[in-house]
Amino acid sequence: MNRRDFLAAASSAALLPLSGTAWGQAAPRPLPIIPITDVTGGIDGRIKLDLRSGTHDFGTGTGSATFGINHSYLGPVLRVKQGQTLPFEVTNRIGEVTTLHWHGLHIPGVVDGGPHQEIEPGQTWSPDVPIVQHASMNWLHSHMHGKTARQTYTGLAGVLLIEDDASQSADIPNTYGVDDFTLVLQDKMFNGSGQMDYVLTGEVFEEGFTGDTLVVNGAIAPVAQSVPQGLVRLRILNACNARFLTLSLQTGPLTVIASDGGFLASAVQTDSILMSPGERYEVLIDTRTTDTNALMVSFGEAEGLMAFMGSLFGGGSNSFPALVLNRRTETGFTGSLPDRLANLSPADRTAATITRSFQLNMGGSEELATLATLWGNVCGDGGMGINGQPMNMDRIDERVRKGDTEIWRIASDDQLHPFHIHGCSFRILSQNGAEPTAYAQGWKDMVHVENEWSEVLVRFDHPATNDAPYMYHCHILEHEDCGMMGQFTVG
Ligand SMILES: [Cu+2]
Repeated sequence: MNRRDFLAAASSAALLPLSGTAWGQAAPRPLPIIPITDVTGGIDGRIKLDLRSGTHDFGTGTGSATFGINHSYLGPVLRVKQGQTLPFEVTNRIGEVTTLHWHGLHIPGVVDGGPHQEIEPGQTWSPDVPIVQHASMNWLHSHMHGKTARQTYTGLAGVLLIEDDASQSADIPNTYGVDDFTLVLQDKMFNGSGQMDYVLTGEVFEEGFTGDTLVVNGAIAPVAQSVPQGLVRLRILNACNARFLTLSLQTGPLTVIASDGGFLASAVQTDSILMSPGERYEVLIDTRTTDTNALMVSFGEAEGLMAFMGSLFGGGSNSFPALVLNRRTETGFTGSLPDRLANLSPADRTAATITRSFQLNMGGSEELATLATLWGNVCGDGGMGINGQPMNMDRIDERVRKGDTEIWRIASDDQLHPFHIHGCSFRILSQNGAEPTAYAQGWKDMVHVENEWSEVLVRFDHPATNDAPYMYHCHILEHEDCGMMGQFTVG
C-alpha cells in the first residue's frame, strides 16, 4: 500500500489503539491553534490566569481529567513586549496547592514562581513581572516541589512569547496562526479507555515518565495545517516530562533562527535538532519547495502505527510525522531571511571570575534515598541529588554575587539530563565535553549533561533572597521532584 492509498483508506477509519497502549490516527486532524492573549499593544487591568481542573479529549474520543490555565488543558499563548511589567493575577482553582513558574524569564526570585511561592487552593497570587529581556520564547509551568511532574503533565503549562522592537520589525514571519505557529510537543500515555494515564513506579523515577503517544497542542499526532507559499515559522517547545525529541523535516533541512533565550546570530541549517524537555527552538520552513512537508519527530524508538506512518513519510521506522504542512495556492511571506538575526558576541570564558561544579547523582546509595525522603522529596524507593545532596527547601546551596560572570560546569553519574538554571540566560561553552552544535551556541537556559563536563557562561543580574531563592535542576520532572535540584541566592 502506498502512502496515498493508505491515507485514503485510513481517513475513514477512526482512531486506532496501537500496540500496547499507544494511540494514533491514520489521517491527520487539524492542528489546534492555541488561543493567544496578546498584550503587546497595551495592558488593560490585571492579566488573569485561572488554574483550573477540567476534562479534555486528546483525540481518543474520551475525556481525560486535566488541568489548564484559562482553558481545560494548557494555557493561552501569552504574547508580551520587552519593557512591559506584567500584572498577573494567578488564581488556584485546581483544588491542591501549586505554584506557577515563568521558565526563561530574567526576573527577581520573589516573582519567579518557584517552590517557595506556593498558591493555596482558592488563593490568588499577584506578581508584577518585569520583562527586561529580548524577544524569546519562554514558558510557564507548575513548580510545586514533589508535584511538579504530575501537575505539569496534567496540563499546568503554557507559552509566553516576548517580542521587542527588533523582532516586531524584523523581516521574518510573525502573523500568529497564519505563518507563525506555536507548537507544544508532549508525550502521553493513555489507558485502554483512552484516558490520559500517569503511573509512577521506581523505574519511572529512574528514567522519568515517558508516554508512547505524541501530542501536539493537546491533540494526538499527526496534525495538519494549511500554509501559504513562502516562509513559515514554527516556535517549538518540548514540554515532555522526560523525553528527548529529535526533530527533522520530511523534505529538506531545518533552518533554526532562535533558541531558548532569543535569536541566534544568524540562521543555522541542520538535518535534525535534539531537543530536551524544557528546551525551545524556532525554525523556518520554506513551503515553496514542495506541496507538502512534515515536521518529523523521533522518540528514539517507534512502534506500531507510528513506525509505519514514519516509513510512509520517508522518516524511516524511527521517526513519525508530528505536523503535516499542506501548501495553499496563495502567497504568504516571501521576504528573504536577514543575514544577521541578532548581535551576539562570542562567549568569552575569560570574563568569568568564579567556577562552580555540579555533579548530578542518580542514587544507588541508601544515604541519598534516606536524605531525599527526609527532606520532602518524592522518589519512590531511590534518591537523587546534586553534589551528594538531595534538594532541601531549607538549605541554600550556592550564593552568587549579582553582576558577576561565572562558569557553571555540570556532569552526571549516569544518563543524559537536561539542566536548567532560573533567572538567567547563559551561553554553552561545552556540552558533554565537546563544543556545542551550531544551533545551541546562542542564548540558552537549558544544557544537556552526561558523564563529561558541560560548561555554561552565566551572569545573574537580578536578586534572589534566602526566602525566594532561584532553583537549578534537572528538567526531567520526576528527577526534579526526587531531589535533583538545588537553590541559590543572588545578592
Ligand atoms: Cu535528570
